[in-house]
Amino acid sequence: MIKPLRFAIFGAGFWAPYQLSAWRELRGVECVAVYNRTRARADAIARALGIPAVYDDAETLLREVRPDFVDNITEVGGHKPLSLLCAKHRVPCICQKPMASSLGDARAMVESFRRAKTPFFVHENWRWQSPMRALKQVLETGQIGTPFRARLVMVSGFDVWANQPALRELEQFILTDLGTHILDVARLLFGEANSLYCRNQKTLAPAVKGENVSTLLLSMGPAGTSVVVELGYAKTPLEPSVRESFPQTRAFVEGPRGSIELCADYVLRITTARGTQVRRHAPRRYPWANPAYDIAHASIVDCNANLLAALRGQAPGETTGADNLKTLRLVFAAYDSARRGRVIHLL
Ligand code: 89Y
Repeated sequence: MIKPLRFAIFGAGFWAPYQLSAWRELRGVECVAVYNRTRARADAIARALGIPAVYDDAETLLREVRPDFVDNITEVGGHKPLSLLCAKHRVPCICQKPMASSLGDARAMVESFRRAKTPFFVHENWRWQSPMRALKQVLETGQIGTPFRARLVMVSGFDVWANQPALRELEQFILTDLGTHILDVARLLFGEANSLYCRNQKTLAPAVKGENVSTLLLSMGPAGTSVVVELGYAKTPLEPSVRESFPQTRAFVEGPRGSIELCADYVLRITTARGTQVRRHAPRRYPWANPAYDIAHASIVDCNANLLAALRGQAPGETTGADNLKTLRLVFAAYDSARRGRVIHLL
Protein backbone atom coordinates (compact mmCIF):
# COMPACT_ATOMS: atom_id res chain seq x y z
CA MET A 1 0.00 0.00 0.00
CA ILE A 2 1.44 3.37 -0.95
CA LYS A 3 1.27 6.13 1.65
CA PRO A 4 -1.45 8.65 0.72
CA LEU A 5 -0.24 12.15 -0.14
CA ARG A 6 -1.71 14.68 2.30
CA PHE A 7 -2.70 17.93 0.65
CA ALA A 8 -4.26 21.25 1.60
CA ILE A 9 -6.48 23.45 -0.48
CA PHE A 10 -6.20 27.22 -0.55
CA GLY A 11 -9.54 28.83 -1.42
CA ALA A 12 -13.16 27.86 -0.84
CA GLY A 13 -14.90 29.45 -3.80
CA PHE A 14 -16.87 28.12 -6.76
CA TRP A 15 -14.24 25.62 -7.98
CA ALA A 16 -13.17 24.23 -4.61
CA PRO A 17 -15.91 21.60 -4.12
CA TYR A 18 -15.46 20.30 -7.68
CA GLN A 19 -11.71 20.20 -7.36
CA LEU A 20 -12.01 18.32 -4.05
CA SER A 21 -14.60 15.88 -5.38
CA ALA A 22 -12.32 15.21 -8.35
CA TRP A 23 -9.40 14.44 -5.98
CA ARG A 24 -11.66 12.00 -4.16
CA GLU A 25 -12.02 9.98 -7.36
CA LEU A 26 -8.31 9.13 -7.05
CA ARG A 27 -6.59 6.75 -4.69
CA GLY A 28 -3.63 7.63 -2.54
CA VAL A 29 -4.43 11.25 -1.81
CA GLU A 30 -6.31 12.95 1.00
CA CYS A 31 -7.24 16.52 1.81
CA VAL A 32 -6.14 17.34 5.35
CA ALA A 33 -6.66 21.10 5.60
CA VAL A 34 -8.33 24.09 3.98
CA TYR A 35 -7.30 27.75 4.08
CA ASN A 36 -9.61 30.58 3.12
CA ARG A 37 -9.34 34.31 3.90
CA THR A 38 -12.96 34.28 5.04
CA ARG A 39 -13.00 31.54 7.63
CA ALA A 40 -16.76 30.90 7.47
CA ARG A 41 -16.44 29.72 3.87
CA ALA A 42 -13.59 27.38 4.78
CA ASP A 43 -15.66 26.03 7.68
CA ALA A 44 -18.58 25.36 5.35
CA ILE A 45 -16.54 23.41 2.83
CA ALA A 46 -14.71 21.53 5.59
CA ARG A 47 -18.05 20.46 7.06
CA ALA A 48 -19.51 19.50 3.69
CA LEU A 49 -16.50 17.51 2.54
CA GLY A 50 -15.05 16.26 5.81
CA ILE A 51 -11.76 18.20 5.88
CA PRO A 52 -10.29 17.95 9.40
CA ALA A 53 -8.47 21.31 9.73
CA VAL A 54 -9.49 24.88 8.87
CA TYR A 55 -7.23 27.95 8.71
CA ASP A 56 -7.65 31.60 7.84
CA ASP A 57 -3.88 32.07 7.72
CA ALA A 58 -2.11 30.19 4.94
CA GLU A 59 1.39 30.38 6.43
CA THR A 60 0.22 28.92 9.75
CA LEU A 61 -1.37 26.08 7.82
CA LEU A 62 1.88 25.36 5.98
CA ARG A 63 3.89 25.44 9.24
CA GLU A 64 1.50 23.34 11.31
CA VAL A 65 0.20 20.86 8.75
CA ARG A 66 3.26 20.49 6.44
CA PRO A 67 1.13 19.11 3.59
CA ASP A 68 2.76 17.05 0.81
CA PHE A 69 1.34 19.57 -1.63
CA VAL A 70 -1.09 22.47 -1.92
CA ASP A 71 -3.88 22.87 -4.44
CA ASN A 72 -4.20 26.65 -4.84
CA ILE A 73 -7.83 27.18 -5.95
CA THR A 74 -8.10 30.87 -5.08
CA GLU A 75 -9.15 33.62 -7.49
CA VAL A 76 -6.37 34.95 -9.71
CA GLY A 77 -5.34 37.59 -7.15
CA GLY A 78 -4.33 34.80 -4.74
CA HIS A 79 -2.32 32.80 -7.26
CA LYS A 80 0.99 34.61 -6.96
CA PRO A 81 1.19 35.41 -3.22
CA LEU A 82 -0.09 32.05 -2.06
CA SER A 83 1.96 30.02 -4.53
CA LEU A 84 5.08 31.96 -3.52
CA LEU A 85 4.32 31.13 0.09
CA CYS A 86 4.43 27.44 -0.88
CA ALA A 87 7.77 27.99 -2.65
CA LYS A 88 9.11 29.69 0.48
CA HIS A 89 8.13 26.66 2.57
CA ARG A 90 9.26 24.23 -0.16
CA VAL A 91 5.79 22.74 -0.44
CA PRO A 92 4.89 21.57 -3.98
CA CYS A 93 1.99 23.52 -5.39
CA ILE A 94 -0.66 23.19 -8.07
CA CYS A 95 -2.05 26.57 -9.08
CA GLN A 96 -5.31 27.19 -10.92
CA LYS A 97 -5.18 28.88 -14.30
CA PRO A 98 -4.48 31.61 -15.21
CA MET A 99 -1.23 31.24 -13.26
CA ALA A 100 -0.93 35.03 -12.88
CA SER A 101 -2.34 38.25 -14.24
CA SER A 102 0.94 39.18 -15.97
CA LEU A 103 3.67 37.24 -17.70
CA GLY A 104 6.27 38.87 -15.43
CA ASP A 105 4.51 37.55 -12.31
CA ALA A 106 4.16 34.09 -13.84
CA ARG A 107 7.87 34.01 -14.70
CA ALA A 108 8.75 35.06 -11.14
CA MET A 109 6.58 32.24 -9.76
CA VAL A 110 8.19 29.58 -11.94
CA GLU A 111 11.64 30.90 -11.08
CA SER A 112 10.93 30.84 -7.32
CA PHE A 113 9.92 27.19 -7.45
CA ARG A 114 12.94 26.36 -9.62
CA ARG A 115 15.22 27.99 -7.04
CA ALA A 116 13.43 26.23 -4.19
CA LYS A 117 13.81 22.92 -6.12
CA THR A 118 10.11 22.36 -5.48
CA PRO A 119 7.57 21.06 -8.00
CA PHE A 120 5.10 23.60 -9.38
CA PHE A 121 2.21 22.79 -11.68
CA VAL A 122 -0.71 24.64 -13.22
CA HIS A 123 -4.11 23.02 -13.10
CA GLU A 124 -4.89 23.18 -16.83
CA ASN A 125 -7.68 20.69 -17.40
CA TRP A 126 -9.01 21.53 -20.90
CA ARG A 127 -6.34 19.42 -22.61
CA TRP A 128 -7.57 16.42 -20.58
CA GLN A 129 -11.07 16.45 -22.10
CA SER A 130 -11.83 13.13 -23.79
CA PRO A 131 -12.47 14.51 -27.32
CA MET A 132 -9.26 16.59 -27.16
CA ARG A 133 -7.20 13.49 -26.34
CA ALA A 134 -9.01 11.60 -29.14
CA LEU A 135 -8.36 14.42 -31.61
CA LYS A 136 -4.68 14.42 -30.67
CA GLN A 137 -4.49 10.65 -31.18
CA VAL A 138 -6.03 10.89 -34.63
CA LEU A 139 -3.57 13.65 -35.59
CA GLU A 140 -0.71 11.44 -34.37
CA THR A 141 -1.77 8.53 -36.59
CA GLY A 142 -0.99 10.77 -39.57
CA GLN A 143 -4.27 9.80 -41.30
CA ILE A 144 -4.99 13.34 -42.43
CA GLY A 145 -1.34 14.35 -42.92
CA THR A 146 0.17 17.49 -41.38
CA PRO A 147 -2.70 19.94 -40.84
CA PHE A 148 -2.47 23.14 -42.84
CA ARG A 149 -5.39 24.81 -41.09
CA ALA A 150 -7.50 24.40 -37.96
CA ARG A 151 -10.26 26.20 -36.15
CA LEU A 152 -11.02 26.02 -32.42
CA VAL A 153 -14.29 27.59 -31.37
CA MET A 154 -15.66 28.32 -27.88
CA VAL A 155 -18.74 30.43 -28.54
CA SER A 156 -21.94 29.87 -26.57
CA GLY A 157 -24.71 31.75 -24.83
CA PHE A 158 -23.60 30.60 -21.38
CA ASP A 159 -23.97 33.14 -18.57
CA VAL A 160 -20.50 32.56 -17.23
CA TRP A 161 -20.78 35.43 -14.74
CA ALA A 162 -23.68 33.90 -12.81
CA ASN A 163 -21.42 31.42 -10.97
CA GLN A 164 -18.19 33.38 -11.29
CA PRO A 165 -19.13 37.04 -10.70
CA ALA A 166 -15.45 38.00 -10.20
CA LEU A 167 -14.97 37.49 -13.94
CA ARG A 168 -17.02 40.65 -14.51
CA GLU A 169 -14.33 42.74 -12.86
CA LEU A 170 -11.33 41.52 -14.86
CA GLU A 171 -9.83 44.19 -17.13
CA GLN A 172 -8.45 41.27 -19.16
CA PHE A 173 -11.24 38.76 -19.29
CA ILE A 174 -11.86 36.18 -21.97
CA LEU A 175 -8.26 35.57 -23.02
CA THR A 176 -7.08 35.04 -19.44
CA ASP A 177 -10.12 33.01 -18.37
CA LEU A 178 -10.86 30.92 -21.45
CA GLY A 179 -8.03 31.76 -23.85
CA THR A 180 -5.59 30.09 -21.44
CA HIS A 181 -7.49 26.80 -21.94
CA ILE A 182 -7.94 26.99 -25.69
CA LEU A 183 -4.42 28.22 -26.46
CA ASP A 184 -3.07 25.41 -24.30
CA VAL A 185 -5.12 22.93 -26.36
CA ALA A 186 -3.82 24.56 -29.56
CA ARG A 187 -0.23 24.00 -28.36
CA LEU A 188 -1.02 20.39 -27.45
CA LEU A 189 -2.49 19.70 -30.89
CA PHE A 190 -0.38 21.78 -33.26
CA GLY A 191 2.89 22.66 -31.48
CA GLU A 192 4.38 25.96 -30.43
CA ALA A 193 3.31 29.23 -32.03
CA ASN A 194 5.50 31.06 -34.52
CA SER A 195 3.36 34.19 -34.65
CA LEU A 196 -0.09 35.46 -33.75
CA TYR A 197 -2.56 38.19 -34.55
CA CYS A 198 -5.51 38.99 -32.32
CA ARG A 199 -8.57 41.25 -32.28
CA ASN A 200 -10.53 41.80 -29.09
CA GLN A 201 -14.04 43.20 -28.75
CA LYS A 202 -16.29 44.15 -25.90
CA THR A 203 -19.82 43.73 -27.09
CA LEU A 204 -23.22 42.41 -25.98
CA ALA A 205 -22.09 41.89 -22.40
CA PRO A 206 -23.30 44.73 -20.19
CA ALA A 207 -21.44 45.32 -16.92
CA VAL A 208 -18.42 43.28 -17.94
CA LYS A 209 -15.13 45.19 -17.77
CA GLY A 210 -12.86 43.17 -20.04
CA GLU A 211 -13.04 41.88 -23.59
CA ASN A 212 -15.68 39.20 -24.06
CA VAL A 213 -15.07 38.38 -27.72
CA SER A 214 -11.64 37.50 -29.06
CA THR A 215 -10.43 36.21 -32.42
CA LEU A 216 -6.90 34.97 -33.05
CA LEU A 217 -4.96 33.73 -36.03
CA LEU A 218 -1.78 31.84 -35.17
CA SER A 219 0.92 30.14 -37.18
CA MET A 220 1.81 26.98 -35.24
CA GLY A 221 4.35 24.20 -35.36
CA PRO A 222 7.15 23.50 -37.84
CA ALA A 223 4.64 23.35 -40.72
CA GLY A 224 3.14 26.73 -39.83
CA THR A 225 -0.42 25.43 -39.43
CA SER A 226 -2.88 28.34 -39.57
CA VAL A 227 -4.94 28.09 -36.38
CA VAL A 228 -7.99 30.30 -35.91
CA VAL A 229 -9.34 30.60 -32.37
CA GLU A 230 -12.78 32.10 -31.77
CA LEU A 231 -13.85 32.90 -28.21
CA GLY A 232 -17.10 34.53 -27.17
CA TYR A 233 -19.39 34.97 -24.18
CA ALA A 234 -22.03 37.42 -25.40
CA LYS A 235 -25.76 37.81 -25.56
CA THR A 236 -25.78 37.04 -29.28
CA PRO A 237 -28.97 35.31 -30.46
CA LEU A 238 -27.65 31.82 -31.29
CA GLU A 239 -29.38 28.66 -32.40
CA PRO A 240 -29.87 26.23 -29.47
CA SER A 241 -27.11 23.76 -30.41
CA VAL A 242 -24.56 26.61 -30.32
CA ARG A 243 -26.17 28.57 -27.46
CA GLU A 244 -26.14 25.50 -25.23
CA SER A 245 -22.78 24.15 -26.34
CA PHE A 246 -20.84 25.37 -23.26
CA PRO A 247 -18.36 24.00 -22.19
CA GLN A 248 -17.70 22.08 -25.38
CA THR A 249 -14.97 23.27 -27.72
CA ARG A 250 -15.74 22.70 -31.38
CA ALA A 251 -12.92 22.13 -33.85
CA PHE A 252 -12.27 21.65 -37.54
CA VAL A 253 -8.87 20.51 -38.80
CA GLU A 254 -7.87 20.26 -42.45
CA GLY A 255 -4.90 18.24 -43.73
CA PRO A 256 -3.71 17.14 -47.15
CA ARG A 257 -5.23 13.66 -46.77
CA GLY A 258 -8.34 14.39 -44.73
CA SER A 259 -10.18 16.45 -42.18
CA ILE A 260 -11.38 16.07 -38.60
CA GLU A 261 -14.41 17.78 -37.18
CA LEU A 262 -15.22 17.90 -33.48
CA CYS A 263 -18.94 18.61 -33.40
CA ALA A 264 -21.51 19.10 -30.67
CA ASP A 265 -22.11 16.19 -28.29
CA TYR A 266 -18.44 15.05 -28.40
CA VAL A 267 -18.76 13.62 -31.89
CA LEU A 268 -15.54 13.32 -33.89
CA ARG A 269 -15.94 12.96 -37.66
CA ILE A 270 -12.80 11.83 -39.46
CA THR A 271 -12.93 12.11 -43.23
CA THR A 272 -10.37 10.72 -45.67
CA ALA A 273 -10.61 9.46 -49.26
CA ARG A 274 -12.05 6.25 -47.77
CA GLY A 275 -15.08 8.01 -46.30
CA THR A 276 -16.15 9.41 -42.93
CA GLN A 277 -15.76 7.64 -39.61
CA VAL A 278 -17.92 8.90 -36.77
CA ARG A 279 -16.97 8.29 -33.13
CA ARG A 280 -18.37 9.73 -29.92
CA HIS A 281 -16.01 10.59 -27.07
CA ALA A 282 -18.35 11.52 -24.24
CA PRO A 283 -16.78 12.30 -20.86
CA ARG A 284 -17.23 10.08 -17.81
CA ARG A 285 -20.14 11.31 -15.75
CA TYR A 286 -19.58 11.96 -12.04
CA PRO A 287 -22.43 12.44 -9.56
CA TRP A 288 -20.77 15.53 -8.05
CA ALA A 289 -20.23 17.30 -11.37
CA ASN A 290 -22.44 20.23 -12.27
CA PRO A 291 -24.20 19.21 -15.51
CA ALA A 292 -23.81 22.77 -16.83
CA TYR A 293 -20.01 22.26 -16.69
CA ASP A 294 -20.10 18.61 -17.74
CA ILE A 295 -16.91 17.80 -19.66
CA ALA A 296 -14.96 20.59 -17.93
CA HIS A 297 -15.61 19.05 -14.53
CA ALA A 298 -14.91 15.52 -15.73
CA SER A 299 -11.52 16.59 -17.08
CA ILE A 300 -10.46 17.83 -13.63
CA VAL A 301 -10.14 14.17 -12.57
CA ASP A 302 -7.76 13.29 -15.43
CA CYS A 303 -5.75 16.45 -14.91
CA ASN A 304 -5.41 15.69 -11.18
CA ALA A 305 -4.44 12.07 -11.96
CA ASN A 306 -1.59 13.28 -14.18
CA LEU A 307 -0.37 15.77 -11.58
CA LEU A 308 -0.60 13.22 -8.77
CA ALA A 309 1.50 10.76 -10.79
CA ALA A 310 4.00 13.57 -11.36
CA LEU A 311 4.11 14.44 -7.66
CA ARG A 312 4.82 10.79 -6.94
CA GLY A 313 7.56 10.78 -9.56
CA GLN A 314 5.70 8.13 -11.58
CA ALA A 315 5.06 10.10 -14.77
CA PRO A 316 5.88 13.45 -16.29
CA GLY A 317 3.34 16.13 -15.37
CA GLU A 318 2.13 17.74 -18.58
CA THR A 319 1.25 21.14 -17.22
CA THR A 320 4.29 22.20 -15.26
CA GLY A 321 4.60 25.88 -14.45
CA ALA A 322 7.43 26.12 -17.00
CA ASP A 323 5.26 24.57 -19.72
CA ASN A 324 2.33 26.79 -18.84
CA LEU A 325 4.50 29.88 -19.29
CA LYS A 326 4.40 29.06 -23.02
CA THR A 327 0.60 29.20 -22.96
CA LEU A 328 0.56 32.44 -20.96
CA ARG A 329 3.08 33.97 -23.35
CA LEU A 330 0.47 33.50 -26.10
CA VAL A 331 -2.27 35.04 -23.94
CA PHE A 332 -0.27 38.19 -23.26
CA ALA A 333 1.10 38.36 -26.80
CA ALA A 334 -2.55 38.32 -27.90
CA TYR A 335 -3.32 41.41 -25.78
CA ASP A 336 -0.22 43.05 -27.18
CA SER A 337 -1.28 42.24 -30.74
CA ALA A 338 -4.82 43.52 -30.18
CA ARG A 339 -3.55 46.76 -28.62
CA ARG A 340 -1.01 47.45 -31.36
CA GLY A 341 -3.01 46.03 -34.28
CA ARG A 342 0.06 44.03 -35.27
CA VAL A 343 1.23 40.48 -35.84
CA ILE A 344 3.47 39.39 -32.96
CA HIS A 345 6.40 37.19 -33.97
CA LEU A 346 7.25 34.72 -31.26
CA LEU A 347 10.33 32.88 -32.54
O1 89Y B 1 -13.42 29.94 -15.58
C1 89Y B 1 -13.53 29.13 -16.71
C2 89Y B 1 -12.87 27.83 -16.68
O2 89Y B 1 -11.80 27.61 -16.16
O3 89Y B 1 -13.59 26.94 -17.40
C3 89Y B 1 -14.71 27.54 -17.97
C4 89Y B 1 -14.94 28.78 -17.14
O4 89Y B 1 -15.74 28.41 -16.02
C5 89Y B 1 -15.62 29.91 -17.82
O5 89Y B 1 -14.90 30.36 -18.92
